[in-house]
Amino acid sequence: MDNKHFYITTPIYYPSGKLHIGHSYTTVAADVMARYKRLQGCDVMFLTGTDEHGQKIEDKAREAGVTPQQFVDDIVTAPGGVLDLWKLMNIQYDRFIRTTDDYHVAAIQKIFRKMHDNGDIYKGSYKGKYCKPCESFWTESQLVDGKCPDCGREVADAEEEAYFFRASKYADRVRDLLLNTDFLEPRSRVHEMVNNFIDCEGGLQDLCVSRTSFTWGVPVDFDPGHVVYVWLDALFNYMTALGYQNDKYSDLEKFWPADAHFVGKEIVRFHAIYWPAFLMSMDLPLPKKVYGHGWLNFNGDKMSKSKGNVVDPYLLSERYGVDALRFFVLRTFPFGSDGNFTNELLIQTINTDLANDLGNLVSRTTAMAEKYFGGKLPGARQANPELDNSLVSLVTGLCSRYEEQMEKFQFQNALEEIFKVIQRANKYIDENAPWALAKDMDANGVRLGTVLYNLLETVRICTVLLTPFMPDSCGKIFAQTGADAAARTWDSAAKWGVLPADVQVHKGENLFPRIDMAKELEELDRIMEEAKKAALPAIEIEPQTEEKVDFDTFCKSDFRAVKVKDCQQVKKSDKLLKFTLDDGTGTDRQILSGIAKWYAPEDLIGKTLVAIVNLPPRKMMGQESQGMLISAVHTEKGEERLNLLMVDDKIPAGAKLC
Ligand code: ME8
Repeated sequence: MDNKHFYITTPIYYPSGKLHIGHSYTTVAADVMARYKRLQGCDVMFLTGTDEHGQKIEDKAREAGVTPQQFVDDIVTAPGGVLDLWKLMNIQYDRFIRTTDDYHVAAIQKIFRKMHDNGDIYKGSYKGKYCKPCESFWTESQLVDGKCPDCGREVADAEEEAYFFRASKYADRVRDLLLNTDFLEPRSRVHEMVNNFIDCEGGLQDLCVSRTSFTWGVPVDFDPGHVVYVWLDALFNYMTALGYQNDKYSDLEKFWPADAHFVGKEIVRFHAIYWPAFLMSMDLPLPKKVYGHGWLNFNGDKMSKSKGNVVDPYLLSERYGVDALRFFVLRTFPFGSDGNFTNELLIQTINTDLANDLGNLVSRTTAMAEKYFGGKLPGARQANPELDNSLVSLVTGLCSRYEEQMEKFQFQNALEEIFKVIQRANKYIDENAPWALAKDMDANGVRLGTVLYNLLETVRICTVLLTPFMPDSCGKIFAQTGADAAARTWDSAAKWGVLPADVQVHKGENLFPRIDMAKELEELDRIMEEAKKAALPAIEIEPQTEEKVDFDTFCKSDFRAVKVKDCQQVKKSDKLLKFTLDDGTGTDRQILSGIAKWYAPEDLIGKTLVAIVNLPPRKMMGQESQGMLISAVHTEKGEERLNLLMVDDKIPAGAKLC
């Protein structure tokens, strides 16, 4: 990579549903990388966007009763949509591409035509297995247990006239790229790619790159009825967004080839095999790196709504702050591997790293500077090499250890280096016992000032390096610890002694309050219960019975209007009410009904109800019930509701209902 420019991309997202914390993983990581490169003084292009074509979107739009364009517009721009989520997560992208943007569509048409003209795209007929959610065709041998190898769902037979890309022609070059360069990382993914897709039975298959079975895509302009396969359309976003085959932008020379494409492991195949093959076909330089990160799993599954865990990034960031979330996903799991997301792990990370280690270091240091020096350190210094040197040398070497890890996208290790220093600094406080020094300020004041200065310098350097991960919180730490703009730069992170000797601190709010784990988990459970209830249908009505009843049988049921003379709760039963009814015969009728949950007995006296009176009498709680009262039942937000059928009081007792 040249040192001046840095081009990083995330995948472009399918705007097809609600986004969870897992979706923000790739984008947070890319944002951290982009901010880190900006900090180093690079001219950065950070691209993200949305992948808006394909059958899946067409189907969802139809279900929602809107056009595909309306559907994607809504998911991209609505509150809680893609743009909103990136704003929430403090993602500082430089450009946002939508594959429905006119310039991109026109560019894809040109690219398709060029590949057709150079003979790499040809017409054929496709027979295969199609996975609709993944929009992927598979050969029989690629299926796993007869299902889609990417998502594990059912596939269906499909055949259509289609254009094909001559991927087979590039098999050797792609194999060489994967095996003999560091194009794809982590390296553990390389053999999987080569063995499963290039050195498999039949070798690398040509790829079907057009569809005729739906219309929501980039039309092949020289063959109406065909739309460009969504992955060819989507992958080229990385170049059209810089101005390739269009006049909208003109950054291609500056930024292409990309320094890094960050992608989830399930789409490595497209980025590590077909994407380079497309570029080879177009005689274009290849990106320098594809990094396939792992998944954040929720109970072992990338997609599942987590059982027992809150995964909504809005709710999580409201409770813990966006910075804590950004930090958590990169601190807790190695970027190349899968990690299991739980609320407990999130809270534990916040408590250990942010509240205990970092938060404590900042608040103890600033509190002591205020308490002992009124916030402004004395200019004089008194070093104690025995106590100071090991801290100072650990801190001054931090920047290069961090850089080494960041360059390899090993965010977890980079953060580990920082937290080793933070933990060392907390130990340095205990070793120097400032509170003991403060007992005799005349003798020890200068030494105490030096201890606090060393701590402030340590905090400053750690904060510079944490800024890409937690930009807002780091801004606040700088403000509290008196670090001005010059003390926040990349260069200053490798230097000791940048803060002025008489630095002024301002103890501020506690940035990372400790969370009471047990209480918080209980509260999250409660929130989820409520959310579950809110998601239940407002009103549910039992479906009508298919089975027919013949007219004569129905007419045998004798429905009568009855007036409630008395109504009482049955003793020892919390369900039953006992009704004394006037049924027009002159003799009282007693009916028991299990409706105590919905009515107070006194409210029913005098009402005109409907009863079926020719049922055989039966005993309930030792009392006879002579019939049944008719009610309407339905379910509201998951709870059963019942309303007695009440009729006009003008109707006399005993009137027959028919
Ligand atoms: O794949 N953990 O879009 P997408 C980690 N449109 N990463 C996750 C995740 C999880 N639980 N869930 C999703 C697409 N992701 C295509 C890309 S690029 C030319 C076209 C990640 O919306 C996923 O791995 O399905 C991928 O990197 C990104 O979110 C977008 O996924």
